[in-house]
Amino acid sequence: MKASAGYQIVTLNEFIINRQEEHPEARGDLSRLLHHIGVAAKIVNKKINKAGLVDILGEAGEVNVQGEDVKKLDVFANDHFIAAIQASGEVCAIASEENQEIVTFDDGLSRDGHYVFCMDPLDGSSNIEVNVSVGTIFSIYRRTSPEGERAQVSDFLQTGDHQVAAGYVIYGSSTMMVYTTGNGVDGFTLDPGIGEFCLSHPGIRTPDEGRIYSINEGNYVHFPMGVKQYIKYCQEIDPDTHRPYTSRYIGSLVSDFHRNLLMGGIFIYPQTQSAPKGKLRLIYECNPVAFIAEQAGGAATNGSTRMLEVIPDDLHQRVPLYVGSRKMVDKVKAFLHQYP
Ligand code: P6P
Repeated sequence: MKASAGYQIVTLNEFIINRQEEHPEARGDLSRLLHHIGVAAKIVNKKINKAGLVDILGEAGEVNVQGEDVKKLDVFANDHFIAAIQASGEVCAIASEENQEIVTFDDGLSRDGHYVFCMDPLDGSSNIEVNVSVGTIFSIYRRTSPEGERAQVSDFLQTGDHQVAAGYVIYGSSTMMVYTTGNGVDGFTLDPGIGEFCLSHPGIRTPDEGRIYSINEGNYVHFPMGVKQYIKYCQEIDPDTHRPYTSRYIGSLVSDFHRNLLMGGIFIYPQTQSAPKGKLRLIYECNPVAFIAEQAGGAATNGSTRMLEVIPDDLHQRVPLYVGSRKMVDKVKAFLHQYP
């Protein structure tokens, strides 16, 4: 019987090693780090998949039937990513949305780590109880402080164009890891049967033009005039430019960004009354998605400056975010310029 032409499975680890071989100078540090991110993502995924069973597993802050302290899922995710990243031995410090200060490692293995790691361990976690997809967002830089010494906050206040790698894990109907090391964007889908992330979206490119705009229009009255005018532009009838566009807003950055990355579209979180500087964080939300967007052919700005050139001044700094298909980002920038 003729063997079926099975497709070739490329696991995340095989892909990482194959890519490393393209860089003879690479010493495997980043490869090891990316592998550990994948491990942490599988641990978090397993927990999130059971989140709906809270009655059995217990509410955060309680002790469950196994006698374990039940933690909020974002604390659980934070703890496990910190542990996995430290175990890689490649990172000397972490900046996390869950920690006001940086977490520095001074164990022998990590103190000499060449990298620092930024993350939102579980973005959109408030959506979990209604079973909406959530995600982990991460960004990696080379340290700038002297190796062997304790890392400094300045290690994290680099512009986004200094990122060595960035990515996200989306815990959705399937769990995916999407990342870039500056050579394009690749997506991996977790195969629960073998417990491996397998290459499912090689060489992701985002369409130059899209027909989806994503923004929380509940904040409309507080939007800058340029944003209001752009929304009106999206809603006008013009068959030649495929308008009106479709409004799609999940309220989970990773989910909205991932859909627009694959289908084309723009995600906007501008200044609002409750978030006068924008809501999303520069270092571990906006810069990573901006790096991925640009590597896939898209664009990202804070409204006036290319996102990857915004100079950070605080670990948890918030900025307005316009990210997605290049022509759509250019169009909203034109409206912002016309209506300053
Ligand atoms: P709003 C989730 O809380 C989050 O940080 C992002 O994932 C999401 O894009 C945004 O906030 C949604 O904010 O104000 O529209 O609910």
